[in-house]
Amino acid sequence: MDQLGEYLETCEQVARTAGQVIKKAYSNDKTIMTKSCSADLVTQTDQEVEKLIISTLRTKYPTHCFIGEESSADGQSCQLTDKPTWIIDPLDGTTNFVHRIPFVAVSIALKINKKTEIAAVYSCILDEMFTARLGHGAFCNGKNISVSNQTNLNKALVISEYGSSRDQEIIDSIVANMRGVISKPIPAHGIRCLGSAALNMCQVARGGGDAYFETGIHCWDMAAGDLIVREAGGVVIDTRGGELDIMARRVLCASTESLANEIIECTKEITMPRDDE
Ligand code: LIP
Repeated sequence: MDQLGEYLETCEQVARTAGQVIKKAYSNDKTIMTKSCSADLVTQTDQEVEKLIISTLRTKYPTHCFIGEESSADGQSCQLTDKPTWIIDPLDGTTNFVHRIPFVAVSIALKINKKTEIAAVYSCILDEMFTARLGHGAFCNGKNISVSNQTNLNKALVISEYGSSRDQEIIDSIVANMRGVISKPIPAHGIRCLGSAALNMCQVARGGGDAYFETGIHCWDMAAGDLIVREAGGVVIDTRGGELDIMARRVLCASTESLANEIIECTKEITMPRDDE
């Protein structure tokens, strides 16, 4: 096995072990804390699982760098360099986890020279392991997956989220963008909010839903999903078009470029402070 194949195997193993910890805690009472506002939740499990993932990977790859959701909340740097860097969301869908909705996932990506080479998203309650390696396709539980190929917004099911900001102006802009997608002249079939950016992206990758867009998420929410969608044949871009910048806190992924462009036309820009500022 080559080096990248070995990284993928390790990534999958550590995501599975982390998922087992989450699964064990899922039905129990939880200690819930808040971060940026009252709706930005974190639990002891998020923190414990991030420590487990980073210590496992650091023991194996002592020269590698790490960007993790809970380490960043603790004030650690979020600067991406050319060095091999693991980007980790230990528990994506924390609000679902708190309220026992089974869309929760471990999300891990490996970037080398700022390019994502390896990704795993483990939907641990539903036991679905999504993986991708650059140039080798995308998989769910070992089976090849691909996007829906939908090109028209008026035939599409779109996924988006309200996010965790409780700033009234931001909420108004998010709601206006959702309204744009289901209003005339090109109303979509509907909008779904599943509560986990990583799993929203995996849904698009497997053709369950045709597009997903959100502003306000972080690099750890989208790093792995980005590669999985692209390897499944989809497009992942900035919500205003152009190349995805994972530090800019916004993402638009779709089965096709023309569907992505239709979504851009009926939504407006929302800006947020960057992850690396
Ligand atoms: C969540 C994202 C979701 C977003 C939430 C939150 P977390 O990540 O997956 O898309 O709407 O506000 O950011 O905090 O559960 O890792």
